[in-house]
This record gives sequence, C-alpha cells and structure tokens, in this order.
Amino acid sequence: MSDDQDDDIILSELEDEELVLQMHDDLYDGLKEEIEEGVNILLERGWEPYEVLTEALVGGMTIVGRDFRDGILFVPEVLLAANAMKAGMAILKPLLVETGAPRMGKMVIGTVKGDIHDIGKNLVSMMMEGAGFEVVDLGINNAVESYLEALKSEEADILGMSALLTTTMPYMKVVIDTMKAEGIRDDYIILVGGAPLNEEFGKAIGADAYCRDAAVAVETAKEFIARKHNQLAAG
Ligand code: B1M
Repeated sequence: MSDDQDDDIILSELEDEELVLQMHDDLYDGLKEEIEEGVNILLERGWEPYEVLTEALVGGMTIVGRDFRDGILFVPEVLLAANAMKAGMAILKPLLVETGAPRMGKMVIGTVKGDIHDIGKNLVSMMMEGAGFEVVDLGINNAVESYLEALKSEEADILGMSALLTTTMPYMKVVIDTMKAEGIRDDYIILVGGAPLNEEFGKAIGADAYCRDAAVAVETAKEFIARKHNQLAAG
C-alpha cells in the first residue's frame, strides 16, 4: 500500500474520515510512528478513546487480517502491523483505564497454550480495567497449570481465556475439564473469546459465556458479578 506519495501526507491536515483511512493504510504498512501520531490527532480533535480504538485501530487490523488470510500479507508484515497497533493501544490504555470506577472484581486472563496472539486479549484487559475490574494478565501460551495457579493465588472471580486459532481453541475445554475434575469449576465465572469462537462453542466446552468483543466481555463480566453478589446476599 505504501508508496513515495505517503511521504508527502501530513496527517494533521486530513479530515477525520480521510485520516482514519490513512491510518488503516499506515497500520497495514506497520508504520508505528504514524499510528501514534494519528491516534494523538484524533484524541486532540475530541474523539473518545474507544472510538479511536475501534474505528482507526481495530478497523485497520481487520483489513490486515483479511489480506493475511488471502495470502497477500505474510507473518513479518503482520507482526509489524501488530506492533503499530500495540503502539496506538499504549496511548489509549491510560485513557480507557482512568475512569475511577469502583472495583468490580478480579479477572485472570491469558491466551491459551500454543497460541501467541495477544492483541485481542490485551484489549479485553484494558477495557476490563477501564470498567473497574482488577486484571491479572498471564500473557500468551498458557498451560492449564498456569491458569489454575493464578486463579487460586490471586483469589480471582473470573477466568478469561483467549484463542485465535482453530487448533488452540479446544484447549479451553482442557482447562475447564481440569477445573471440574478438581471440583473448583463453580468457584469461578469463566468467559471465553477470540475470533474463531462462537456462542455454541462456549456452551459446548462448559464456559459461562462467549464474548464477541471487549465491550461484550465487560458487560458480561458485570452481569455475572452482579448475579454472584445477589446470590451471596440471598445466602
Ligand atoms: Co495470526 N492468524 N497466525 N498472527 N492473525 C489469525 C488468527 C488468522 C485468522 C489469520 C487468517 O488466516 N485470516 C489465522 C487463524 C486461522 C484459523 O485458525 N482458523 C492465523 C494464523 C493461521 C496464524 C499462524 C498459524 C500463521 C503462521 O505462522 N503461518 C501463526 C500462529 C502463531 C501461534 O499463535 N502459534 C500466526 C501468527 C500471527 C502473528 C504473530 C503474525 C500476529 C499476532 C501478533 C500478536 O497478537 N501479538 C498475527 C495476527 C495479528 C493475526 C490477525 C491478522 C489479527 C488478530 C488480531 O490481533 N485481531 C488474525 C486475523 C483476524 O483475526 N482477522 C490472525 C485484532 C483483535 C482486536 O481482535 O483478537 O479477535 P481479536 O479479539 C477481539 C475478540 O475476538 C474478543 O475481543 C477482542 C477485542 O474486541 N476476544 C475476547 C479475544 N480474546 C478474548 C478473550 C475474552 C473475551 C473476548 O475473554 C474473556
């Protein structure tokens, strides 16, 4: 997508709509500094952080994903795009988190074993923190032991698991089955997410809910925590 003409583009001179399209191009080209600049410009123009995230960054990554799938982009290019996306997210994180919301509960979250995709999980973590949840992020490639250890030591309320590959999503069932075998399944709210999952899969593996995106994860977590509090209050 990039060509020499890009050198002449002054991001701050573009209208919002053009700027967002240019940011999609820049994300595609893995241009970290341009993405940081674009994010800052949109924020200065009064855009909500969540709007910048979804329209400029997630929107751009969707195009990258499509061309990756179609064999137009390859891993090194996608890694650069992911890096640029993370740089933009780093600017938005404090803004999404600084809501001063009351503490809602604690979530342990991680990407499952064999899977190194972490952008979606990071986004969920940010949004959960922004909504007042305490988040313990276990990173990528988590074996069942890592989840269970953290759930216990952190005294968490919620387990969040992320998987982006059809080959790694079945590992979520391994984690839930191990929790059942240890008799601790019902001690936690289990939420799962990731592009290849759906509601049916969430049900089939015994999760409490499948979350389509980070906003749904927050709403779902709030609902389940409220239910838990009501049950405790009812004795
Ligand atoms: Co990968 N990759 N990748 N990749 N990659 C996909 C997932 C793929 C769909 C691309 C494609 O073919 N179209 C495809 C999977 C196909 C499949 O399994 N059906 C794929 C493949 C094949 C691979 C490799 C095998 C490629 C290879 O090596 N040949 C390899 C696997 C490595 C491994 O994990 N073992 C690989 C590697 C990589 C990179 C390292 C290059 C890079 C990851 C960088 C990183 O994450 N740090 C990468 C990327 C970036 C992608 C795509 C392009 C983008 C993923 C992303 O970040 N999306 C992706 C294509 C796609 O998804 N369209 C692709 C943006 C993110 C905001 O969305 O992650 O869906 P998402 O998260 C959302 C929701 O799903 C939900 O909320 C998030 C925010 O709204 N959610 C949760 C996610 N987790 C949640 C957890 C929750 C709740 C909600 O818990 C409560």
